[in-house]
Amino acid sequence: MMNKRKLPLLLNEILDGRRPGRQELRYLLALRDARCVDLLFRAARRARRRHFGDRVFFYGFIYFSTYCRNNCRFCYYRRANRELVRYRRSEAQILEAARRLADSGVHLIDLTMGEDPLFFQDGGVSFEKLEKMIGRVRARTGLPVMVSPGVIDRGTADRLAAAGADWYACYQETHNRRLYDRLRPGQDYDVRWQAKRDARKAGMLIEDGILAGVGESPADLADSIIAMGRLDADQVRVMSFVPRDGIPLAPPETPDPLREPVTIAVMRLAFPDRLIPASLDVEGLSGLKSRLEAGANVVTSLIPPGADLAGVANCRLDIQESLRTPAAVAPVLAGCGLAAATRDAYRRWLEARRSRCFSGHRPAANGEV
Ligand code: SAM
Ligand code: MD0
Ligand code: SF4
Repeated sequence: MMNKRKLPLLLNEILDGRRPGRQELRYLLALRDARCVDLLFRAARRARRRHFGDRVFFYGFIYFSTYCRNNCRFCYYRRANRELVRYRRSEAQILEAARRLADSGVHLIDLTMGEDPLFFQDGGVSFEKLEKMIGRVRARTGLPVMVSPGVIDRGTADRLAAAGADWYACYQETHNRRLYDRLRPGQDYDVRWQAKRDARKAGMLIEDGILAGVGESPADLADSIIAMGRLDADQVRVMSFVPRDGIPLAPPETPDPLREPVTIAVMRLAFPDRLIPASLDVEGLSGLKSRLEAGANVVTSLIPPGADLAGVANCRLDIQESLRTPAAVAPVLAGCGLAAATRDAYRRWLEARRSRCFSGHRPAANGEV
């Protein structure tokens, strides 16, 4: 089918607005030759520039409870892991961390938790605490809020949206059902998928994501990109699996440092106007440049030092050293010819996206900022 000589042509067609098909996605995702990868990344940066100029958004990350009822095979916070000391942060601690993040220049606060049994109770869910927290974080910071609480039902989605949550993040990890069942044992694929649809119906923007290096094939990655397109996700991510003690999933047999950046670049071409994270949670600050050069436009997992907060894939990496901060990220951005966006620019993007998704009929949130 495709050969190297045809790559510039294919990239130009995609930049001109043609949607890549499944075979083309597979071909692009499998590119590893240095010259081809360079062409792919350049095309991804052109697509980003066209929609976002040279501006990048910053997401502050508050993982406020590391308790979880699930046993995902890739996750350090899985229920069966007894090697860590878990925490649940108080409202005062969360608000203080949110304030510090806002002062440091982030554009959004991401409130994340494991599926903490305190919130997910047998026979029902009790999210009042999170609802209150959303309102208070918004009031304290004036910033939009993303919630990453795990799988929720439609009623909960309505309540979180009404409380002011702008975004619901929930990563399928893979759209290959057999692989999903291995990664997230005992968790229903369709229920997780439906949670995203429900969140959108409730009026929130949605993020889907995939894990790389967990046994997926290039065809699986292509299928994930197609599925994310069908979902019409507003933010799409890929993160490499970070193996750790206490996690049963084995590291990939052959590490492939290009897999994540190449997937970011293909996502950028498939979804030129969407948000695509470069997460500091995978390789810390040292991994930022390669992700930005592949076309990412949001730096995520910014964590204030000294706030007793952890990451997910890399719980501690670079946090105490103040390297997961906007100040530390700024020179890396500058080296890539990029700079931080303004708060207003992020708000404008949100508003434009909402008016596309909800045609002006988004259910009103309490205390809209
Ligand atoms: N508990 C909620 C859930 O699972 O949806 C919210 C937590 S969410 C921040 C956890 C995400 O971090 C997962 O969906 C996965 O994509 C990512 N993650 C967890 N462990 C990881 C690891 N070891 N390496 C890379 N990514 C990981
Ligand atoms: C990140 N550690 O962005 C965070 C997390 C949850 N919405 C985001 C995976 O890398
Ligand atoms: Fe729990 Fe989320 Fe980790 Fe799975 S990925 S074990 S649901 S915190």
